[in-house]
Amino acid sequence: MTALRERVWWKEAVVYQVYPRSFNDSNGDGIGDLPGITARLDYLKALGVDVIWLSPHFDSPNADNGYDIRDYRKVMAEFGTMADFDRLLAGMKERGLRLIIDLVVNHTSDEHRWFVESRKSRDNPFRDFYIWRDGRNGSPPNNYTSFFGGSAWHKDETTGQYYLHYFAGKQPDLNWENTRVRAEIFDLMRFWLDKGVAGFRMDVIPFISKPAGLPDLEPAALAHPEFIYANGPRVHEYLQAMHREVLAPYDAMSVGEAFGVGFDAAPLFTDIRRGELSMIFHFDIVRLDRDNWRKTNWTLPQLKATYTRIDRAAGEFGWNTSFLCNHDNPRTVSHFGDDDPAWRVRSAKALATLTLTQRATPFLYQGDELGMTNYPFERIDQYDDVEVKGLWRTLVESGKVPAAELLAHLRQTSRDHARTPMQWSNAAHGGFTTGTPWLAVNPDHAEINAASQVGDANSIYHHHRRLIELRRQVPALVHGDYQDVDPEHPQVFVYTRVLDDQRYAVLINFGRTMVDYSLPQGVRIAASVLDNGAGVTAAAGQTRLSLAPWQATIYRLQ
Ligand code: TEU
Ligand code: CA
Repeated sequence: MTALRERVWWKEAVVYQVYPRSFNDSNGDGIGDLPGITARLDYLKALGVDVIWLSPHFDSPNADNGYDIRDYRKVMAEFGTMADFDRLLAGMKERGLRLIIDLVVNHTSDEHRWFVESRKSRDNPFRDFYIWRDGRNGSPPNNYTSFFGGSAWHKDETTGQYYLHYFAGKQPDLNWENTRVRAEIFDLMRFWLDKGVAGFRMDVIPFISKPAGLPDLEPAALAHPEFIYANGPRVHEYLQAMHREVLAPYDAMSVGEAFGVGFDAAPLFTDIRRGELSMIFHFDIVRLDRDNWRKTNWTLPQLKATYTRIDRAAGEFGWNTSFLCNHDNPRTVSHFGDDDPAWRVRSAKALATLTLTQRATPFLYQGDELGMTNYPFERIDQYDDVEVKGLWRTLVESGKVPAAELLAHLRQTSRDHARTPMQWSNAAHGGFTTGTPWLAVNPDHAEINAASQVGDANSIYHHHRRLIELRRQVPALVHGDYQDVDPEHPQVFVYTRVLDDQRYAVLINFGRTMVDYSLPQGVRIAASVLDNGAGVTAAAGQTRLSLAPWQATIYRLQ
C-alpha cells in the first residue's frame, strides 16, 4: 500500500482548534487568555488530541479578532504575555501535545509598523511592502471587491493613492513580490519555530500572489473573486521557497486555508513531492449550503460526492483535512446534524464518527466535542463580527435586502455562532468567566457543558475520545483507501476504509427515521467496532440492517 510510504506524524494526528478569545478566561475580564488555555490542558489531553491549533494570539487592534496583526513577535495584551505563551508551550510539551499557530501573512493590521511607515509617503522605504496604485478617473484602480463588503481598495488621503485589502480596510494586503517582505515573514516564522511550535495554520495563503497587472474581474468572477485571488502566478514559487527555507529544516506541519482553490489545483499545494504544504482545508463541505451570505439547502448525495472529490483531489501523494466547523462557520451539530434536543446527542456523535474516520487529518473545533449549538441570535446588535457588520452596511443599510431577510440567514450562517464562549459548566456564563463575557454565552450551557459530559460515559465528549483512541489503534482509519459504496442513497452514508487486509465500513443514518437497509455487494460485516448508541448493531454476516435514526457504526469487515 503506497499511502503507507509516507507515515508522517501529522497524518496520524488529531487537531483541536482553540479560539483563544472564547476558550477560557483566567482573570475575569471577560476575554479568554493563554493562562486560561494552560489551565485546561489536562482536559484536552484526556480527550486524546495531539495538536492544538491556536487562532491568532499576536498583538492586534482586533478589527477582525486577531486576524489583523500589529506585531508578529508580541502576544496580544488581552491574552497575556510572552511568559504566558512560554508556559503554555511548556505545559503542552510536558503532556506530549504539539502546538501550531496561525500565520496571517496575506495582510497585516494597518497599525503594523510596516504599514504605518508605508502610508507616510510614496518614497518611504516601506512603501513597497504593500500594494499601492493610482485611481482610475477618481475611482479605485480596478473592480476587486473585499470579502467584508465594498471595494477592495481604500484611498489614502496622505498620498492620494489606493491600497489593496481583500478583507477589511484595516487589513492591508502585503506585497509578496518584494523580497524584503518574504525575508521578514520567513524570519518571523523561524522566531516561533525556535520557541518550539510544531507548525502553522496559514490564513488565506493562496491569496499571497496577486494576479499579474491586477486586471478587472470578469463579471462572472465578481460573485466569487476567491477563485481569481487564489491563483496568482507566483504562489507555488513562494510556498516552495517557504518550505525549503523554513518549514523543512524544522520538520514543521503546515495547513493552508485553501479558500478559492479548486479540486484540480489541490495537488499543486499538497503533493508531497513538490515541497509546499502538508495539507489544505477545502471549503466545499462547509460551504455546500451557501451562496455567499445566503443559506441554501444541501442533500446527502451532494455531501457524499464532495467527500469523494476531496479524497480524490489529494490523490496518492497529497493529504487532506477533515472538518465540519471552525471559527468562521456555524456549529457542526446545527449545520449538518439535528440540534433539536431529541436528536442532538445522537447526531453530534454521528458527525464525530464521520469526521474522525476520513483519510485526512481531523480538525475538531472547540465545543464540537460537547455538541455545542448555534446561538439563538435575534437582533443585529447581538453580533460582534466584522463580516456581519459589512453585510449589514452593504445589503441592509443600502436598501438592497430587507433586515429580516439578512437576519434570517445570519441566524444560520454567522461566524459568531462558533465564537460564543466554551461551555465548561452550568455555572453563570458557562464557567467561561467570572466577569462579563465579550460575547454572550449560549443559554443552553445549563444542558450542554464539559463538566456534565466528562462525568458521563455516554456523552458526546466520550464518544469523541473513543473515536480518537480507535483511530490511533487502526491504521486503516487513517491511511486506508476511501470508497463511498452507496453514493445515491438519500439518507444513508456508507463508506469503506481499506488498508491491505484490514477492511472497515462506516454506516451513518443521516435522519430522524429508521431505515431498512441492505448492504451493498461485497460489504460483509465481521464485527461492530464502535457505535454511537443510537440503535442495535448488526451481527457478523448480517446483510439487512435496521438503521436507527442518526445511528453511526464502524464495522470491521470480513
Ligand atoms: O478566512 C478566510 C475566508 O476567506 C473566509 O472563510 C472568511 O471567513 C469569510 O467568511 C469569507 O466570507 C480567514 C480567517 O479564517 C478569518 O477568520 C479571517 O477573517 C480572514 O481570513 C481574514 O484574515
Ligand atoms: Ca482574560
